[in-house]
Amino acid sequence: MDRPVGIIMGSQSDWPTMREAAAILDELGIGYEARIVSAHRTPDRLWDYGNTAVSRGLKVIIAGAGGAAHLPGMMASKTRVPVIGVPVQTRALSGVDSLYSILQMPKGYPVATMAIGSAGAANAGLMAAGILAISDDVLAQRLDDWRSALSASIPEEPSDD
Ligand code: RP5
Repeated sequence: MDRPVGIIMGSQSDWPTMREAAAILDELGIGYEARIVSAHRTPDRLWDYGNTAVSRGLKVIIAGAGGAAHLPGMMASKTRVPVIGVPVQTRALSGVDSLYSILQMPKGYPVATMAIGSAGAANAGLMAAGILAISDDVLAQRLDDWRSALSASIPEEPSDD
């Protein structure tokens, strides 16, 4: 299977959050790779990943990190492949630190920043799917069906159960 999406994260401890993005890609039949690439602990790995992203055929990168979350922004500065940032929730500051670290990029190197935590990771998967669906009609239909199914699953009235 083709792997157009790269899911990268700063630490193994980010995987419980980032696998929500992977789960969406699995549901939609989109190929991906998942790698630990830390801006601080493995900067050479970050450099290599960014330098080779285009030539390896990556179309979207989903990058999650927590705390001093420099990975998404640094990756955006190394490659023109669109980067979707996921602020991982932290214990000390609840992920607001991660959010601000990812969101406030200087002009020229954008990161499409999602919500904090697992909802943000799932939405990153859906955002990647939407980008890929621009040039893939089969995926576009699958994404439309996924969205319709979610809408249909929402009851009109609340229940006590
Ligand atoms: C960041 O530091 C990672 O993205 C992670 O969210 C956070 C904590 O990492 P660990 O100390 O759990 O490895 O670089």
